[in-house]
Formats: sequence, structure tokens, C-alpha cells
Amino acid sequence: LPPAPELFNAAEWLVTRHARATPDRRAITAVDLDGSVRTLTYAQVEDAVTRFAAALLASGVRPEERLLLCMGDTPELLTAFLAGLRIGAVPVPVSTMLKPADIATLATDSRARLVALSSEFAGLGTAVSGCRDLADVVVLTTGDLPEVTGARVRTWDAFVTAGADFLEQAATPYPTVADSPAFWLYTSGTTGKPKGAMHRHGSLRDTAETYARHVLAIGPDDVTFSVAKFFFAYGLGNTLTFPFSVGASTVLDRSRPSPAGTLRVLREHRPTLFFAGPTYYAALLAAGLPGDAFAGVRACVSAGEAFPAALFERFTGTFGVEMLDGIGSTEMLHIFISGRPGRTRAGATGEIVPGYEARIVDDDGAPVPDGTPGNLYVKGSSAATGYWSRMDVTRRVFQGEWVRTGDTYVRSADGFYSSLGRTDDIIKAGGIWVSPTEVEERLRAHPQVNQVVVVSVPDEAGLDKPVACVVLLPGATTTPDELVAFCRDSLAAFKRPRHILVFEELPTTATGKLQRFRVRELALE
Ligand code: 3SK
Repeated sequence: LPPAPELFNAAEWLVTRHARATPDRRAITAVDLDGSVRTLTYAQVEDAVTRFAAALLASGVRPEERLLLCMGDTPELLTAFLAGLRIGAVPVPVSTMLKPADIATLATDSRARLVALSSEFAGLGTAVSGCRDLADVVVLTTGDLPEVTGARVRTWDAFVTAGADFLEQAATPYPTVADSPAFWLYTSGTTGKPKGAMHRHGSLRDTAETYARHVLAIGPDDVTFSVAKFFFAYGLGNTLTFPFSVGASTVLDRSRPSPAGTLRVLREHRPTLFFAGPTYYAALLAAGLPGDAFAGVRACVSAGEAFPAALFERFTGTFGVEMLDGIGSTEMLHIFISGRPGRTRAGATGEIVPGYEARIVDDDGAPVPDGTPGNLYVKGSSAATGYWSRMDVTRRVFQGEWVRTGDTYVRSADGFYSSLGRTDDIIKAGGIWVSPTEVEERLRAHPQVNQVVVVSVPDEAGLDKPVACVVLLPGATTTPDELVAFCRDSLAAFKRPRHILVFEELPTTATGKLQRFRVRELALE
């Protein structure tokens, strides 16, 4: 018989070993909705994880059963996630921005055995009523409980208390190995139908030992704060995996992100690593935060969408802080191409993260030379094992060791990767590639433009041409002709948008990302 794979449980690796070695070290600083602050040491997190794991066992949760977590960023969310890992179950943190019907779709698709809600999302309990495999609903509240047919509904405290007889069993992790199923993250993609990306226990360690170690050089004295919430792959790494991989601490803010709230966190809790996306960095700039707001931050990290060069220069110039742009994906769990401290380039995402490989290929799968745009593929051990119950799309995205990112990228001779937009969004006008990102960047530099998406729309001859859909700032006086002229100033003629369409608002996903395919539908109307 081949030797049994070595046991590995991510909850053990993230919490228990620190609770043993450095029990009194701060693990979590949590800001609640009313602004009150709680702190937890590693010993306290370990205790909370054991108690919740015992409650899961007491309620009959079996290994590999799914636990849907729809919760604000609280210590209890991290506890439930880690407790699920501890007992070999599969936590599924889901977006708190979804509509009730979407949550019901995810509970059904994942065949959730248990749903956990924090008080602000307690109303969603009704939405999962009658979901086939649902047996338990746990709500982090001291108030009213939702009515859910076909499931037991309990407060967090009642649920945990019921686990008292299972504490000893819960103290030992279920014998998972690095390849055991650990957790799922749903991604909506551009078409809207959610796909559950399934991740392994070992992938959490892999993202920590590649990106967090080699790019962030994270250490035990770091304090992370992620504006991107925990239910995003990006937020999960920033908030839990990276700080807990080295016994550092994380700041949780349960409220909706706002520049004022962020300033408070920066001032009062002094994060050293700050994570957000370009849209939020733009909002922080627009809010006029004081120039020393990021004085205690040793690096800001950006992901989620390409970082416009002008915004990059303005942000770093205003706050004097290093900005590490990166691209990751829910499928790869975290960032695989990134700027590094002292090695960033405005307008480029960055270099390959040690531990990953990237290749850029043409539509026939042949590698393209540096300087030529193509489809970006990535290889790395943190890749998901596939999408739950979605074979066709799994086959298209996970191709052997390589994962198709769906992004069009170009690599410079010195190894910097730059985004040219999503593969399906890239525009070929007059036989020449036009990056919507580049045209958008130009329009975003206009002082009266708030949002912009450039899509391809066929002209009278049926030839694709770039068209810009914009939302103007309140009180704007500019005209479409003026905006075209503004583009003409610095863009090659073939890149200039042929039309500018002005909208009151542009369609976004539940997570706030602009939905290009829907913007394109609007432009085609
Ligand atoms: O969108 C990204 O760039 C990203 C980064 C890290 C983890 C997950 C995602 C989707």
C-alpha cells in the first residue's frame, strides 16, 4: 500500500498551533455595528472554534456537509468557518449583498445542511425555508428568530450550549489531508449563473506560503485590514489566512465600508497591511482623507479589477504609501500576479508570484511572444478542484494543471504583466486590438466622468467599434462630443470611442462589480 498522506487540517494550522505556542497573542480586533470593539487572543479563538465545532457535531453535521455562512465580518464568522474545517465539514461563506432568492439558490445548489446568519441578515432565514437538505439555522442574535420551515432555528448561544457533550471530540480535528475538501466559494462570472469553486485544506496554506510570504513578507507583528469582506476569496485571504498563517492579527469591521469608517480603523487600530480594490481607493481619494491617513500602513494591496495608472499615481502621490496591485481569482483562491515592494509599475499588474506559473496564448493555445496580447493561463497548487456539479464549465476552465483566467494580458520583455481586460471584452477594431481598459483609463481622467465602461458595438458595416458608456458626476456640463475630443487628444485614432453614451447608472453585480455584458446590452439597444 502507498503511505497514507500526511494529515493536514487548515484550522489546526491556522489557529491551534498558535493557541499552543502564543496563546495570549492578539488574533482579532473586531469593530461591531455600534462601534464597540472586542479583542480575542489565539487562545480565545481556539476555545470559540472548539465550542462551535462541538455544537456542529451535536447537531449531527457530518464531514463534507456544507455550512452556508451569510454573515457580516465578525469573530463568529471566522469561528464558524474554522470550526467547519476542524470537523471536516465544508463552510461556504456567501455574499451578504445577495438578494434572498439568490441565497436560496445557493443553499439549494450547495445542499446546505446548516445555514448561519448574523443578526443583520437574519431575515434571509425565511428565504431558505423548505430547502431540501437544510436541518439547522443558527442566528447570531439575541432578538427574534426567523421562521424557517423544515429546520431547527436557534440563536448562536443556544446552538453552542447544546454542544457541551461534544467538547472532547471537537478538540481533535477530523483526519483531513491537504487534498481534503475544505470550503467552497461561489463566483457569479460574467453570465450570472453561480458556480461553487471547491477548495482544498492545503490551498489555504499554499496561498499563505506563496503570496503572503513572498510578496507581503507578512510577519507576526503585522495587522491586516481588508475592506473586501471575508466572503470574497480576496477578503478571506487578507482577513484570515495571511495573518493567522504567522500568528499575526486581523481587524474586522462588520459595517458597510465607508471612507469615514476606514479612517477610524486606520487611526484606532493601526493596520500595517491594507486591502481594497481600485474603486474603493478612488472613493478614499475623493473623500479627501488626510495625507497622513496611511502613515502606519506599510503596503496597500489592490485586486479585483485593473488599477488605472492615473489613479495609481494619484493615490500613491497623495498618501505616500506603497500600492501593490495584483490579480487573483476565486478559482486560484488568491493573487498570482502582483507588484512587489519596491517593484511596482503604474498601469501594469506586476510579476508572477513565486510558486505560480503563467502563460499567455493565442486562440489556438500557442504561446505568444512578449508584447503580444493573448489569453492568460495560470498554474499553481491553490487552484480549486473544480466547480460543484458543473462539469462543462469545469472542463473549460480547469485544463489539466492550467487554469484559464478569462483575462487578456500582455507580458513585457522584463516580465511585467498588464491587463487588457476580460478576454471576451477585448475589442478588435479595424483588425487591431483595442483594450477597453486603456480607453476607460483615458475617460476616467476626465474631471466630470464618474464611471465608464467601454464595449464593442458593431457599426453600420457590422464592424466592431469601441463605444463608451459613461456616468457623469453630479452637475457635469460636458457633452459626448467633448469627451470624444478629450480621447482624441491622447489615444490613437483607432482606439477613440466612436460614440459616448451617457447613463444615469450602469448595471452592477450583487458584489458591486460592473456587469460588462449587461452594459453592452444597453449600448446595443
Ligand atoms: O479579483 C481578484 O483579483 C482576486 C484577488 C484575490 C482573490 C480573489 C480574487 C477574485
